[in-house]
Amino acid sequence: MGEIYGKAMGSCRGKGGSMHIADLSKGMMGANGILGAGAPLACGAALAAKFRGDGGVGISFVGDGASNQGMFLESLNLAAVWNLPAIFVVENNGYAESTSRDYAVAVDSYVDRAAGFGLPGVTVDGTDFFAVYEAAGEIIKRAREGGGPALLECKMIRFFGHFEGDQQTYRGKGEVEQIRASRDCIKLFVEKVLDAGIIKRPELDAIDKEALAEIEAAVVAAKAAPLPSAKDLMTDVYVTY
Ligand SMILES: Cc1ncc(C[n+]2csc(CCOP(=O)(O)OP(=O)(O)O)c2C)c(N)n1
Ligand SMILES: [Mg+2]
Repeated sequence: MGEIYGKAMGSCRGKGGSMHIADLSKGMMGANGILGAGAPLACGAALAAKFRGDGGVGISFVGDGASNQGMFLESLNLAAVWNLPAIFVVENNGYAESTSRDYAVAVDSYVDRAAGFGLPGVTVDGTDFFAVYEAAGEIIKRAREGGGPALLECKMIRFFGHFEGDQQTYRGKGEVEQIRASRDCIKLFVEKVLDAGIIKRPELDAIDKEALAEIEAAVVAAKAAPLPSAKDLMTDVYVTY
């Protein structure tokens, strides 16, 4: 939250913002304003992990739109050629800004696209927490054991417009209301864990309350925190070797 508010307390000391937020201490190499640019970074991280033999796996996330970027496709090839422990997650939510996926992506299944690069691919319902967990677990294990890269397509939906105030005239009437009612991943998760008796409603309510309080506290702290000072303008911007 500190980084989003551009404050000195942020993980990039307020100089990254939401678009370039990174936290190397957690292995998070950075969000990217250039669509698809995380994929070569993931290949680099995977290559480093392979050389170090530390069991690390490089994971890149792209949308259906970003999946058409040349560097994403080049990364699939590189990862396959070098047998890297790299995972490419495609969050297929049907739209890139206002462009429907059907209009811009030639293949129906990303599993076919992955096969064209010599990678195994899996498609899961991205609104099903357990399906994503299981599928991701399997391909991460495989990559760790030297089995190489894989692509994971998560079919999901977009609840919001591309930007605040997007009228979404390119979407069907009632489309958003309908999917919000029937395919909200959090509601589906709650239904499943309650049905299975894994967790009880009061415990879920307590978790919700705790999470909301944590978010609220983070927002309050970030808003009140100081901005970076002018004298720090040129620090942490360029690496000096
Ligand atoms: C190389 C590049 N081209 C265009 C853009 C502008 N742009 C930002 S988001 C976006 C759509 C991305 O769609 P998708 O990958 O499906 O992600 P989603 O918005 O669904 O999460 C575009 C075209 C960009 N940031 N980078
Ligand atoms: Mg999309």
